[in-house]
Amino acid sequence: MSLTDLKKEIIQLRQRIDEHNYYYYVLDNPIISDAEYDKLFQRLKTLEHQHPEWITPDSPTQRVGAAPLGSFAEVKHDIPMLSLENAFTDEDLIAFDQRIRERLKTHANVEYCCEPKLDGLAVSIRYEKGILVRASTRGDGTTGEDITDNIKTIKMIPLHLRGDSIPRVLEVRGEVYMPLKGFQLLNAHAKRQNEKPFANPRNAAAGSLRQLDSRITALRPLEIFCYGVGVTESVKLPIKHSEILKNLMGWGLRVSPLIEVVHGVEECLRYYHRMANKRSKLLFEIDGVVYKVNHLAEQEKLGYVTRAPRFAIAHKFPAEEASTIIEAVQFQVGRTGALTPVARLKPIHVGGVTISNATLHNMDEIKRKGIHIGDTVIIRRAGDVIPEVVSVVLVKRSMQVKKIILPKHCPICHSMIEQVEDEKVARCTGELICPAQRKETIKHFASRRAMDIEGLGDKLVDQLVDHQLLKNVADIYHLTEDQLANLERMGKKSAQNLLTQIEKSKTTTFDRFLYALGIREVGQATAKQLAMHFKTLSALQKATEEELQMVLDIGPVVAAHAAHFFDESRNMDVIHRLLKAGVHWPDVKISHSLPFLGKTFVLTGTLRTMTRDEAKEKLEKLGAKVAGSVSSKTNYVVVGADPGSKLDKAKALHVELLDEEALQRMLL
Ligand code: I6G
Repeated sequence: MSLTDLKKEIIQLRQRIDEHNYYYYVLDNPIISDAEYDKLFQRLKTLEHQHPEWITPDSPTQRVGAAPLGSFAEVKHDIPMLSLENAFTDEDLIAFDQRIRERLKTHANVEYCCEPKLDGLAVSIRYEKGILVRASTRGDGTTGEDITDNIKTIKMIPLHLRGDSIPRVLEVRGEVYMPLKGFQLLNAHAKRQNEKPFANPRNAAAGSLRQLDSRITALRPLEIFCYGVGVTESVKLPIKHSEILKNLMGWGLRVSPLIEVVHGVEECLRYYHRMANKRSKLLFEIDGVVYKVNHLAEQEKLGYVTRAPRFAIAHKFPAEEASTIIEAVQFQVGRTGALTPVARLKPIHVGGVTISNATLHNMDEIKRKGIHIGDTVIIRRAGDVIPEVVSVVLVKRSMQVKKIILPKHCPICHSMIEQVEDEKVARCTGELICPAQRKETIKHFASRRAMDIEGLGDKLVDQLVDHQLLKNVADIYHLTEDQLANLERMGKKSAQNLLTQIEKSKTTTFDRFLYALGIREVGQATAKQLAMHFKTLSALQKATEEELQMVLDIGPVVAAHAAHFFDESRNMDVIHRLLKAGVHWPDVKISHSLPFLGKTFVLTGTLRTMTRDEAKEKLEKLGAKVAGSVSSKTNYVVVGADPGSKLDKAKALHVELLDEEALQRMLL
């Protein structure tokens, strides 16, 4: 065959494979068998192998993933990726529809486009002249992470658009998810490999998409439904949202087949109940439905609140409950030695996910709910929260049930367990000799808000402790490439990347360092207060409990824990080794302008112009304390889009509410 013929064959093969992908994935109507498809694919691979110079980045063979990245680049969204307001009840939805009609000044039924809401990860995919050039996560809505290599491994996402009148630029937005079957297979595999399974399909999808090594993403069963557009250039969009979705399908993009256009709120509710009935039969997990005003002109009229469109709402399904039997109870040991009882359940399907564990929180809860081993219990699962035992079905109690007894010794290191009076939790007294506590301490030290060592995740820490390569956090700075490269799922490149991140973490801030040490009861906010007050480690270390209590918001309990921590010689040894290894931070600046000193803020919901962490940092620089929950001591609650229950609590306590604009004015 001449070279020209070979080249022609390659081009034709690519076209045929793309066409079959479209029939298979977008139209859900394959027109050839899997074996025939595989034959075409193999032939293309063989020809490309013979002529690598003819491989193009958008060839269907180029979805195997690329070499691992050190970190993800940032992508700024020219049109923000918003979130949605939630409706939890039919009444919430009726109120939404009422607001829409008031703003549109109409009594007529509004036309809505409805679709199931998937529990996945929102992404934006940019095509230029029809070629996929970039894909990113939502991130904080304004800036996301560049996950192009990972997105390209998902076979149902076209590497180039098909059809006519392809826009010069098209940013398509969608939800990447993991179908239930794939999720179950992935977790079964993880179990066989003695790895920690993913808690739910959402976490599995997010974990897979945020892999620095796209070759791993390529092995994960990810799918997408596209639900809208961002930036477009040189294209005239139709006047209805539902028509835009049809255009997307025409360009080869996958759109949910369950989308329906309805009129008025009653039809919305009927759609909702239809989907709720269908939910357990679907191949993927959904957590509600989304309604959007269908006419773009009306959408425009309605506009946006801070972080969300006014023309759309997510109507959530209620938390799901099911009954099963507690087969055993085991105790997990956390960073501070706290024991958490976990019920091992007879596996049960709840909303399409198999649940085999549920938290029992602590011994008080067990007593309060009267839970015994062997009991039939109601468990509840809501979103990604760890399932919990709600109550016991007493009528089903057998004579054989057994009392749940707090162990006398730690299940991991066999040290004594102590139950301090006034405290709900029981603790292992093994401290650093307990591998479970050591692992959790190291995971905390490396975590994003502490020393931020990217790549030193849970599984790796478990391995490093099990192989005795890490006994305490200071050992992190003495790890070698050889030690790392020899571990499971690590190679030379990943070892080098991790060492780079470890080196980077040596430059930190005083408050991060204090937080990273994991002193009991010292969270981020307390660490900041301590850093601002004492400025240097030696001053803090010498402080008495009384002096510690002079710090804003530090009471006798925290002061005692902090003083005890620095009195302990083995803690000081670790600190000295950390400093000797090169961990350092700039001097803490004495700020002369602390207008919010003594004021407590709470943030809820998503902000449009900054992340919650950024807002927190800015407020704290001005002297404010930013707390995690609302109490009578809270001065202000900053309310972003999709606020949580903190907003209700703030309203109940009559705490002053600030929207994002008000916050920005205060920060000026
Ligand atoms: O997160 C989302 C999931 C599904 C969405 C969404 C959606 O439509 C089906 N639509 C919009 C407009 C937004 N987020 C912002």
